[in-house]
Amino acid sequence: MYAQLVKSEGKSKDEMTPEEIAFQARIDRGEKIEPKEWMPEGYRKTLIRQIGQHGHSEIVGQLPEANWITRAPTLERKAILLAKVQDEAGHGLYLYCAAETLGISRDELVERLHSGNMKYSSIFNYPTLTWADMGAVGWLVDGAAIMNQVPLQRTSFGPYSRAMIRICKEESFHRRQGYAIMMKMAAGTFEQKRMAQDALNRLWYPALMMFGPSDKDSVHSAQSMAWKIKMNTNDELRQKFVDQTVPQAQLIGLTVPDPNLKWNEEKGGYDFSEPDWNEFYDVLAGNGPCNKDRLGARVKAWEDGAWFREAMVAHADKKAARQYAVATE
Ligand code: BYC
Repeated sequence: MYAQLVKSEGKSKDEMTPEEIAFQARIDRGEKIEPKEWMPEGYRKTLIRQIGQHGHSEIVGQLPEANWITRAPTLERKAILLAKVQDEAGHGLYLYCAAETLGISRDELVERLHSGNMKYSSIFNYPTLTWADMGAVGWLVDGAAIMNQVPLQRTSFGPYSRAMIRICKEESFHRRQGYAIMMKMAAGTFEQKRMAQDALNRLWYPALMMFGPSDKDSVHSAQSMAWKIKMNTNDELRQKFVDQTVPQAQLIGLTVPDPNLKWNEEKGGYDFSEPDWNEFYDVLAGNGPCNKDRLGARVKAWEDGAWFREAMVAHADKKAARQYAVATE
């Protein structure tokens, strides 16, 4: 299928090596690429960047919600939120493991995050101000995450694709619990409904930003899609998210904060306003409302945990020495 072998790392087919052509043909046939198999350096680097950022998003993403565990309104809500936040830690760990199969260490991934050389999702640089934000985060943020991650179950890199299968199952529960909070609040007192609407107003555009810049400004989409590291463009997924979420808001009597929102019969989807892309790039540059707090919390956790990592290594070394002694007796 040479028509599909358009480009590898920006090269035309004539410029590609036989290995690169064979690799692209495997991708086009829908084969999974496994860690020890040959892959172009650009493919490896793109995966490390995307999987690493994804893992960091899961880990940093615990912070805004963990903030509410002690303040959840009932024991049941506390238990649910606690389970959700623990799930996010698990997702981060699967993703770090998937990235490690590409030849980068966990320490290096963490160092790149802490030094600002690797990103995490822009959404987590916004604060969670009220309990209704726990509903809006579950509904919108996990909802956007699933929209992006369901297609990634078919991504070309085996370990990433398998991690996504498990993660998506858990994300569905997360989205549902968020929507359940919003349903309850929207059907509650005047003040509870006001809080739910306020959370939607504040988090709607940051949720749309999660899908990345519009297609015309996306740097990596074309190559990532040729390699099936991404399965859809940023705008395709953003449109699907809007089409799915608007009726859910209407069902519970909330209003999406977009005066331009309108069903477009011809395209079979909603017309909607783009997020403020200047704000998006500003958040990416480190100037969002919570960037410094989030990164500071992660660096502190890493430093506070140093003694534990050292103890684990010392224990592992001792155990290995004992096993060696027994084996050579
Ligand atoms: N935030 O060329 P583009 C979750 C960067 S959270 C920050 O389109 P790409 C969770 C992008 O990295 C969801 N940075 O890039 C839910 C690139 O910069 P670099 C996490 C962003 O990679 C609840 C530049 O902008 N999900 O799961 O083709 C609780 C140009 O963009 C963002 C994933 O990570 C952003 N929103 O497309 C806890 C899914 N958007 O790297 C956790 C996997 C763009 O060149 N990732 N940038 O410096 C992806 O699907 C893609 O990486 C993206 C971006 C769609 C996000």
